[in-house]
Amino acid sequence: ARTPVNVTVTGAAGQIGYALLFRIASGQLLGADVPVKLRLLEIPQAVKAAEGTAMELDDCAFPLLAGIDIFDNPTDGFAGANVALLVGARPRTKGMERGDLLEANGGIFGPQGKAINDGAADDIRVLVVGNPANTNALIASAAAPDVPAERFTAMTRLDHNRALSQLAAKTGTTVSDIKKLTIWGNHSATQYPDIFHAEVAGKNAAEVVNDEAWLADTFIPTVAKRGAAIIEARGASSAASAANAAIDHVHDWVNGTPEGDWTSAAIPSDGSYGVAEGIISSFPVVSKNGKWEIVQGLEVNEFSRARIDATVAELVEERDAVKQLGLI
Ligand code: NAX
Repeated sequence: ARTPVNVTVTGAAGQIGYALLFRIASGQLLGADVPVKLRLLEIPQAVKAAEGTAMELDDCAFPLLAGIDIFDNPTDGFAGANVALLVGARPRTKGMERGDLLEANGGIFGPQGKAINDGAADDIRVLVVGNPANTNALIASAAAPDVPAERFTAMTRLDHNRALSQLAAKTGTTVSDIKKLTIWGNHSATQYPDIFHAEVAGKNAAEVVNDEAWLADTFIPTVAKRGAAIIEARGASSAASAANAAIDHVHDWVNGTPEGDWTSAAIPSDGSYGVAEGIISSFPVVSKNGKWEIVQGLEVNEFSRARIDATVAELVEERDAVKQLGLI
């Protein structure tokens, strides 16, 4: 039998955690033949709730679930981890400035990065979901100098999937007809969903849509503000769709992306497409042999250039702010 893969999930007692853990345990994260051991990391006050979720996981009798352990400190939580899903974060509360938010999250993602550095397995792969995801990933990576920077990624797959669904609705197709869509930049309101290289049933998406006003005034804001629309409708933020995107991201990272298509993930920039080197920015990516690679050679038109530059500028500002705070 295969050795179980250790998967650490932070914020395990939260709403994304509740939507995520059962799918991991059922084999959807790594594959139907890969046993997993779950390591749930929570703050002490939420350990009891995590224990309740663990009881339900037991009650599912998942054949692939080789064990569940619960921790209230990062050192133990990340010991031996092969995959780490960093979901728990400090949300912005009323009256909180951006600097306060970055600092509070630095207090979470710095120590978690250090614990990953010191105790995770050599093949550790990290996905940051907790917001501000890109910059939290940068903080964790900076605290883990012995782990290759490419192992720290942030989630824009939910934005990618939202864009697929909006474009399918507009073009009267289904998401499986759509390929090569890209989310650029930050997982925030400045993100840029780009359809200029996308294909709808084999045809160029921008030509099929042929409506730049719809792109600028409907598509882009609908994708970027979808999180707020979900809160407005559901009375709670996206949880199942966020968990689904996390599953997609890690699944593709480990198992590869399909030939002839790409996806979106926030990974450390190597300077491609004029994106400042070192920031963790969303790109068009393929996964090969367990590594993300940025899709090269795409032409960037004026419409896209301005929007990529704006979202990258925001990431650079966030990086400079956490640098000033001594968090990286
Ligand atoms: P919840 O508030 O339901 O759960 C968060 C959990 O994290 C809580 O149980 C809390 O006790 C735990 N936690 C806090 N600090 C911790 C720490 N230091 N160590 C371990 N656990 C800790 O939030 P939920 O709805 O699950 O969302 C989690 C995060 O995902 C938020 O930051 C949210 O903004 C972010 N999102 C990111 C998305 C993305 O696309 N990148 C989309 C969905 C989501 O909004």
